[in-house]
Amino acid sequence: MLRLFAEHKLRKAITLEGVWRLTPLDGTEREFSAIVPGIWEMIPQLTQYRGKARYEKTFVTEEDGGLLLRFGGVSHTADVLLDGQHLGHHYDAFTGFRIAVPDVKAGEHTLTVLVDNGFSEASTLHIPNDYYSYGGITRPAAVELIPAAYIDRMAFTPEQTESGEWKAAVNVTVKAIRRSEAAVIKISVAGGCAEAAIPALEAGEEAQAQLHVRCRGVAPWGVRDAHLYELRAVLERDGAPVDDLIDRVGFRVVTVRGEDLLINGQKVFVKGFNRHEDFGSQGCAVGVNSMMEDLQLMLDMGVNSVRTCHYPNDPRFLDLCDELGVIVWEECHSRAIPGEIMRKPLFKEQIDTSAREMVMQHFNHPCIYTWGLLNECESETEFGRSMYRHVIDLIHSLDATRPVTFASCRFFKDVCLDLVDIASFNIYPLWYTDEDPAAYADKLLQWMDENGAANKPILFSEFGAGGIAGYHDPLYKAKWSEERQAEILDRQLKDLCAKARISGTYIWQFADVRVADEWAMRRPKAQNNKGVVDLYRRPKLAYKTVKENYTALKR
Ligand code: ADA
Repeated sequence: MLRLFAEHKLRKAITLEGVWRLTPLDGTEREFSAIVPGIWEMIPQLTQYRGKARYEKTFVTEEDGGLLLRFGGVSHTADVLLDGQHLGHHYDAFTGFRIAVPDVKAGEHTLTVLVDNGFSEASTLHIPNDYYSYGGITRPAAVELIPAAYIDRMAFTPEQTESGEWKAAVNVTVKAIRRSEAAVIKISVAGGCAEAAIPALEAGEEAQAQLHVRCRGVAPWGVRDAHLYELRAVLERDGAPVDDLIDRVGFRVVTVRGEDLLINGQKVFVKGFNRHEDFGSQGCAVGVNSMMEDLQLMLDMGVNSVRTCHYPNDPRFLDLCDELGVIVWEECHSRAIPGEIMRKPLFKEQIDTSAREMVMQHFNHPCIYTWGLLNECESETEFGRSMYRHVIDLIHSLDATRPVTFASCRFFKDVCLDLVDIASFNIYPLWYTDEDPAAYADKLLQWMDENGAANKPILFSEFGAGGIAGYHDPLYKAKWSEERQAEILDRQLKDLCAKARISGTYIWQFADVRVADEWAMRRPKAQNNKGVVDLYRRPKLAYKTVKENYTALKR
C-alpha cells in the first residue's frame, strides 16, 4: 500500500511489496533476496555498496489490458523494464513515479528495476552529504489495472465562504492510454457532490475537469485537531463506473498576515523538529510503525510540526501527520548544493522535477502548510537569487494556496529574503559559534527585517548541538557529551522561543542520522549526532530538555 488507506474501491491492484531478486551489477556473481520496500544496506554484504543493482520480480495478471506501474520511491535512480522492454527512467529517491502501459496480455510478467545510488555527473541532488543516499526500492510499489482512460490525479482546494460554510474546488485529470469514448467524472466529498463531462480521448491525450462542491457539516482541520474526509472520484461511461480514485482531505486555509502565520484565521506558533527519513538498519525505508513511533515521541515532547529536511517524504508519513494534526514544512530535495553544481543545466532540470513532483504529488495533504526549497544554498549572489526566484515562481505557479520558504545560513549576506512568504534562518549559537543565543537572535532578526523579511513571519528553521548517545561528562560537560547537548538546547530554546518577532522554531534534529562516508571526518561515528534520540530512538538527556521547554511554552 502506497498510502495508509485504500485509494480505490474499483480499480484492482497487485502489490509489489515482498521479496525481490537483487543482483549487484559490479562484476561479481552475487545474488540476494531483498525486501521491498527496503534498502540494500541491510544485507550484511552490501552495507557499504554504492553503485548499480538489478531488482527482479514476477507477477501475474488475469486479464488483458492496461497497467499502471507505481513506485513510491527508488533510491536514487531507476530504469524500469517490463518483460525486457525498457519503459521508464526516474531520478531522485524522494518522489514517486508511475508508468502507464497500454496493452499487456494476461499471464506472468517479469518486472526489472535497475537501481543506481552512485554519485556521478548525472546526479546533482544526491551528492555526498550530511545524510546518507541509500540504495534500493525504498518505498512501496504496486501494479494497478487501468481502463482505456483512467483518473490520474485530483487536486483539492478548500475555501471557506463568508457565512462560514465550506466549499471546495477539485481539479480532476483523466488520461487515456488507448482511444476512449466520452465519459462523466463524478466527485463526492463531505456531503457534497459534482460532475463534469470528459470528452472522447485519443491514446496519450488527457482531459481536465474543474468541479466545485458545496460541503455540509464540515469540521475544519486544525493543528492537533484533525478532521479528515474521503474525496472520491468515479469515472462513468454509459452509466457504469469504469475507474475510481480516493484521497483523504481536510478543510483548512493557510494565510500569512503581516508577521503572523494563520491556519483557519488562527495564529500558529510552530514548535517543530527537523526529521530525516532514517532509522537504524531500516535506513530511509522507514517502516510505518517507526514513523508512528517518531510522531508519538515528538508529540510527547510537545511538538506540533515537522520539517521534512531536506526532501519530500513518504506519503504515508504525511498521512500520519494529516491524521494527527501535525503541521508540516515539506521541502524539495536539496541540501547545501555547491555553487558549481547549481550552475549545471542538469541541476535546474533535477531541482525543477523534485519541486514539481513534490507539489503535484502531495498537494492534497492538509498537514503541509508551507513548501520549502534549496536549504542553505547560494542565496547571497545574483546567480543564486535567480535560482531561488526560479524555484519559488515554479512552486507558486503550481500552488497558489501555500506560502513558500527556504532555510538560509548566509548570515548578514542573504539577498533572497524578499522573494519568500516566510523568512527562515538556521543558526547554531553555542555550537558552531560562541555567541549568546538571545543577543545573536536579536542582531539577526533586526538585519532580516532590514533586508527583505519585514512584515513577514520568521522561523528559526534549525538550531541544536551534537551529543554522542551514551557519552556522559556530568562534570566538565565536554562538547559531544549528552550533558553539553542538553545544556545548549536548553539555552537556545529559552532564548529563541522568547523572541516575540518569530512564528516558530525547528530543532535540529529529532534523531541521529547516518552521513555519507565523505563526511565522516567531520561527524563522529559517521553520524550527524544532533538528534535528541539516537538512530534507534533511545532518548538522550536532551529529550527531557525539549519536552520541558516545548510543553511549558504558552505560545
Ligand atoms: C545545516 C544543515 C543540516 C545539518 C546541520 C548541521 O544547517 O541544513 O542539514 O547539516 O547544518 O548539523 O550542521
